[in-house]
Amino acid sequence: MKSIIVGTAGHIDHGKTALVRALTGIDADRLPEEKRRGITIDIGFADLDLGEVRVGFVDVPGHEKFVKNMLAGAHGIDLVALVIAADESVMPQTREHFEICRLLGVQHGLVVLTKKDLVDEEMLALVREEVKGLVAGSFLDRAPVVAVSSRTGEGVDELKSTLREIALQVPARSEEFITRLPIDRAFTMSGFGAVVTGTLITGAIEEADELVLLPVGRRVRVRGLQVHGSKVRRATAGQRTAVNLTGIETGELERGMVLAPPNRFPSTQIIDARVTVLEDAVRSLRSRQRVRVHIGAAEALARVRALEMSGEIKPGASGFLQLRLEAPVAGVIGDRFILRSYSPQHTIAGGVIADPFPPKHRAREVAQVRARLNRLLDGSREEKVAALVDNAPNGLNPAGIVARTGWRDQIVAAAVESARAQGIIAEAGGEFFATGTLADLKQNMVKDIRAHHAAEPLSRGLSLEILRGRHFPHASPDLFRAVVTDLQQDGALVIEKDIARAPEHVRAVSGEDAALRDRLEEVYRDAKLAAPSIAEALSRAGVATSQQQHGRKVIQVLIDSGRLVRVDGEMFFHASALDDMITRLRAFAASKPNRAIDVAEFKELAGISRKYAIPLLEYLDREKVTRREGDKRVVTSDE
Ligand SMILES: Nc1nc2c(ncn2[C@@H]2O[C@H](COP(=O)(O)OP(=O)(O)O)[C@@H](O)[C@H]2O)c(=O)[nH]1
Ligand SMILES: [Mg+2]
Repeated sequence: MKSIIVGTAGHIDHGKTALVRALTGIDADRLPEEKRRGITIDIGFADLDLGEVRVGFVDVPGHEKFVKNMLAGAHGIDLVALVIAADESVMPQTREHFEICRLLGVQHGLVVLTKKDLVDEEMLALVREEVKGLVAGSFLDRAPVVAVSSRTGEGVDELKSTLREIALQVPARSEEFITRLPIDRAFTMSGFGAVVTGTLITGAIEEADELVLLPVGRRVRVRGLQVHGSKVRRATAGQRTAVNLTGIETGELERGMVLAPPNRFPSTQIIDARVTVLEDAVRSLRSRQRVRVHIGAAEALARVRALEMSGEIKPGASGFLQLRLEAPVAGVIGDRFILRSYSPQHTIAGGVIADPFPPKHRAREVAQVRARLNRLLDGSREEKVAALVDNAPNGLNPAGIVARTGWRDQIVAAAVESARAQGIIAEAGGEFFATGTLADLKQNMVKDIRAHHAAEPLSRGLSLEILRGRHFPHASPDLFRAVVTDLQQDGALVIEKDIARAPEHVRAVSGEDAALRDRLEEVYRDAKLAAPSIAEALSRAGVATSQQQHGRKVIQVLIDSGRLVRVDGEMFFHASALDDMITRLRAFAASKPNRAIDVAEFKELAGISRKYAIPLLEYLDREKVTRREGDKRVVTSDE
């Protein structure tokens, strides 16, 4: 069965609460103070069965002091009943509530003229005229206007059938979003514990679900659920829902928190948004202005930064701004909010989140920023994804897209797949990039390697560690690896032993260098296990002190080719000397029943001093030729 949320709206004493009672039999004024004073202070709830539709009513207070409470209930409604008393006609909060509904993007509704019993036909006709003027050009332009008397019951049945008709036209809530329930009430029920209520704006909640409370991220579990006063196992989008929670005290719960699945929605304190300033706002919305942001059932203070050249958005105009919030909130692209002035409190504008995780913007970038925000708001899903990754130099993964859009995983996967097919985004290591960004990143890396080859013809290339530090300092290792693999597959580079080089790069060992290389190799081969220091080796090979730097590069060539082996620091041995020593060591071990050798025996066997013996033994341990056991080494058998 279809579930619809109807919100009342209108000036104080125009008969909103009486109307809800006439329709449902339920008194939505539940607070003792409301009963005593006969006015609605906070939002109240009632429900009505209309055959194929269940209607949940959110009855709001009309007094201007309680607009804040009105906003906590008005955010999730499908349909508004704009209530106007026939004896008073349009009054200030009639206009304010109506404007708020427009700013919140409410699409459906009707006008109810109450207190019909108090006026004659002439007066009623006059009020109808005023209403026409009020709603002209709005979503209520062609909406039904029904006159009723809650006192006599006249018109109430007609109103029910009108409500039913409209409710049937209201499109079902999209099933494409992850669950969110903004909490508008929290209380303790004896025998049950903490209970919260709210309009389940998206998704579904089931018994035993594990959820979190945003923005704090506190984990809770669903113990039970109620919709329209009856216990259910599952509540779905568009239903007024009461959730009995375990794992939390009522004192920790607050109006404005949002229930959502764990690890989906990080909170934010900076938001880019498109706003429309009310035509009759007293002044422009300006940079540095402090405002109240009403989002979902929450209220937070924020500073405005207009993303407009003029630094302001004039009454009646739309524009972009950044909100720097004083407290964290949870929100995704497309979420509506209302801005009210700090003091005195007036509604000044309504907005829609375009980017819930924007950077701060430089003044000269704002035109570009606005273009991107327009794509985020009005673009197709693919364009939204492309606009999101545009701002992510280190890539954005599917979880990042969910956090910004609130889309379910399947929707994200489909959007990403289709954006890739269109070539407007590219993927590497599970992260998505603007096609150009990823191409640039790859190209820069290849350029860097080529520049290195040009500067250092004797070098094999650049180590992957250096490349990562230079080109992907903040990205995940997976991403870097994926980019390198892509470049390898494209034939743009070759990796050998953690060194990246251009495919055609061969070390330019010129005739002179080749001769030096051979001389240096001879020096090391002749030294056997009495390895010279690098400086000593260079001097023996006849390299002048001023040429040492170059000589070291030629030594590197020998190391890279495996002719020289680093045993410790700058201590190198010729590979043949090491092979020879290992052969003798194994022969020695074979003559011992336990295959063991101590340092003294090793020194004698190799004919070397302690200075070489210890590093060599440690090298042999690393190479698994020997295994340390107490003061001795056991020589492993050589397969
Ligand atoms: N005569 C008459 N009085 C009404 C009607 N509807 C509401 N009232 C009275 O108007 C006053 C305000 O009604 P209430 O529902 O509290 O207004 P709200 O502030 O808009 O919720 C109450 O005294 C109601 O009894 C109606 O249709 N006819
Ligand atoms: Mg009321």
